[in-house]
Amino acid sequence: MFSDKNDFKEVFLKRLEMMYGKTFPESTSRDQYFTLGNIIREYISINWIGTNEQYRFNNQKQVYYLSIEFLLGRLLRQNLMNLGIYEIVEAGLNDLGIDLDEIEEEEADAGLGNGGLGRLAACFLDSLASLDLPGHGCGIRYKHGLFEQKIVKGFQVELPEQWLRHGHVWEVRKPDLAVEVLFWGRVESFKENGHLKFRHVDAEGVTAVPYDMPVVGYQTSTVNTLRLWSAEPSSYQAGRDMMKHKRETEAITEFLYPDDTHDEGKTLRLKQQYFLVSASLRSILRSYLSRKRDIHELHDHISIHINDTHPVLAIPELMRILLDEHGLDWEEAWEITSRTFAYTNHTTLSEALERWPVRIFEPLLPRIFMIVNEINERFCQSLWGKYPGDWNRIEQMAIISHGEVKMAHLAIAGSFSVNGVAAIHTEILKQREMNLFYQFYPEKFNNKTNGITHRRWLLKANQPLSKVVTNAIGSEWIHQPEKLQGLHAFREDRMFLEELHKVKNHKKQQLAQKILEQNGLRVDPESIFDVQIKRLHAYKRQLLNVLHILHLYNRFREDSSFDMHPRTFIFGAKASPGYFYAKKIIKLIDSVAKLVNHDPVVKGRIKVVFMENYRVSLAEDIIPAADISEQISTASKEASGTGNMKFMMNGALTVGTLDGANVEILEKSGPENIFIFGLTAEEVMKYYAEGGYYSMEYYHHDEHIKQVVNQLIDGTLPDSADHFEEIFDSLLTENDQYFVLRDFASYAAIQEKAGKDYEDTAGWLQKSLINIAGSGHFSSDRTIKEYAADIWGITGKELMKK
Ligand code: 26W
Repeated sequence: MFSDKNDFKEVFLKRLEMMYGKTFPESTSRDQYFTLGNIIREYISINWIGTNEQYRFNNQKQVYYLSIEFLLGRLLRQNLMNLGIYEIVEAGLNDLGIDLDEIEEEEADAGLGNGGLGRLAACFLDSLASLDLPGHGCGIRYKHGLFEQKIVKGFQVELPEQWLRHGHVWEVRKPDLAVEVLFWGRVESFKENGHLKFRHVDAEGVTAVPYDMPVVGYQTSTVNTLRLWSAEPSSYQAGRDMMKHKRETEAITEFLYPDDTHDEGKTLRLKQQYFLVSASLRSILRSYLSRKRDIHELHDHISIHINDTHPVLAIPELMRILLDEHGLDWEEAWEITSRTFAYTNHTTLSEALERWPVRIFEPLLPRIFMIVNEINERFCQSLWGKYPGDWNRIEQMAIISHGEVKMAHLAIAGSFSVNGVAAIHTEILKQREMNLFYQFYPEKFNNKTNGITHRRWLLKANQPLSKVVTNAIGSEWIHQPEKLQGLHAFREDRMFLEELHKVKNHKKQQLAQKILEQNGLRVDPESIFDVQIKRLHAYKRQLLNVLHILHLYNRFREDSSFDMHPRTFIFGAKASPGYFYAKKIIKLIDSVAKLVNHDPVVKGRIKVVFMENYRVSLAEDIIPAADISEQISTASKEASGTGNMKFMMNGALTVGTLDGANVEILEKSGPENIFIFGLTAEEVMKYYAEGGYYSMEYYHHDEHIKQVVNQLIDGTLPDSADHFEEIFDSLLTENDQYFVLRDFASYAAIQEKAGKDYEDTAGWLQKSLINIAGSGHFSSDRTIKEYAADIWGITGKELMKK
């Protein structure tokens, strides 16, 4: 298409004129962005077609990753880099006086996710394509992704997110591949050749239209597909209120996670889930059968991955297709189904384990409900075979009980693999949360520690650091991230450490500039950038962090000789719209910021910044600039964490509990290069099981704790009236379920140590280097290779050649 920058410029200018009917000098940044995006997408098409043909004509097993979230972020720069045309394009644009950074700002983040689970799905797609593995995503094309957050007077305000407002260059609508998804109606039985059969009648059909996005591998010809489904009204049917139908249909893919606290919202959520899996299975099977493959061998040629329980209805949906549309008998259909699916669990929090009331499920999905019922009957029978008479156990394990469908139980029964996302998380699943299932199906359980794509989170997000690394150890790490280990050779190399220092300072200056623009606050790039960015949740304990800041403030107030290395505490977090407690924590951070930022008593040593509208692109600006990474969840609660890995890879040091993947980060970095504090998961779980923790005691016996807790309600905090009682109560009246007070002293001590260690610049840089060197293990390439080999049984081009 173009082989050098001059070629590129010619293509670009011609296309810009054709698309917009303007000359180049008249064009806006947006015109330029969309022109470039269109050119690049076409450029991708050649290999996209090639990859699809290759998959169609050879015998490679295919994987489909079903997820209700894909948190892709921006794609322009990533695609340019993966295609290997970044330099040509950048140079060509420069000649035209266009700054790539500037037109990149025109790209809206594709924010189709809440947090880690959705971003993990995006990292996995990048690794699959980059490793030449045949793996594709299936998701929902929400018209509005996760809400846009504004902070108004310290309160979170949610605005509908508008990523499609100007169109999205990376998607291709495929109306010819639309399928129907059926809801409501009833099930009729009939006899065919002496067999009892079922059909779903009087159903309401919805049209699912796929939008395909290319997933470009890093410097390879592989381009996989992310297929996102959009709900559209079906064509006119007599006797149907078409306006109502249109409204109801469009609601299905309007928003990510509509409020599910009321039945109405619940139905919508369940509709989304079935919509995703039914449309995806139809398209997966259509493509499979078009290759003249035998439906009886499906599991040999296809694996379908279920990202948490949200897509678990794929299991009864495949059963339905095999039974009702292909006429298989139950035993064979179940054999095929349960050898096709694999399931990942992402949380042990009981409130996040999905359970659907039968009264909602049955009318919406009558045939699917029948099938789930039958799966449950047979599953309970098999339990009875192994544990005759043990009603209690069977009741606890049943898929349907007490008027609810337990989605995780269905997922485990219907999958050949069940995995957790970090070693400690998998152990907790096996020994506690899912212990009964582990006893029954020990062979299904396995661990796959999460990973992140180093191409986005280091190569793209931190180009200066990438260059320094490549200058030192060569560029092999880009294909083999474990090679970052080579950096260990530079531990004593002053010059190299100084390079690291410069890069970090440069990134800190850039972030300081952004903070000045967005928050109107001047922060000192020489201060320690101490960062906590993640969803806002009680278990993640942003509260511990902010109470500790208040404590530092108190120390300045009370002791004029107290001093510390200056610190900038940076927060970014969205609270789920209905999660009022989390919203109060945002307000609290804002209040503490107001109290501290301009009080001369802290002598400019502490600054607190809440950056609004946390999202992938903001994370890419913040993480490279961090010195300290806050990973301070109550031990046992964070399944893995993936932010922790991104920070490590960018040379930040972790302050964290022994939770999730922090445990493995400790193994890779060594105890001198990480700041571990607090209760262990064992200790936390012992407290939960046996009691023995009384937050009041910590309040009464520790003056510092008492002081900060009282300050929540005693008027110390600016405009705090009536706001923080709830937080106060959660700590004392409700006995501090997340052990904030229990871990407070230990957190304060480790933070003090971190501050002191920072003063030894060379020592700190060395620790930072050791973290970067050990971070290759947390590349999602490693994770995906494990899934490919141990779960899916797929191979890439390279492996096939051998
Ligand atoms: C009720 C539905 C529900 C509940 C929780 C939907 C979504 C969620 C979370 C947003 C799920 C999530 O993001 N979990 C995170 O998954 C990451 C990837 O495995 C882990 O690293 C995080 O520890 C885990 O919290």
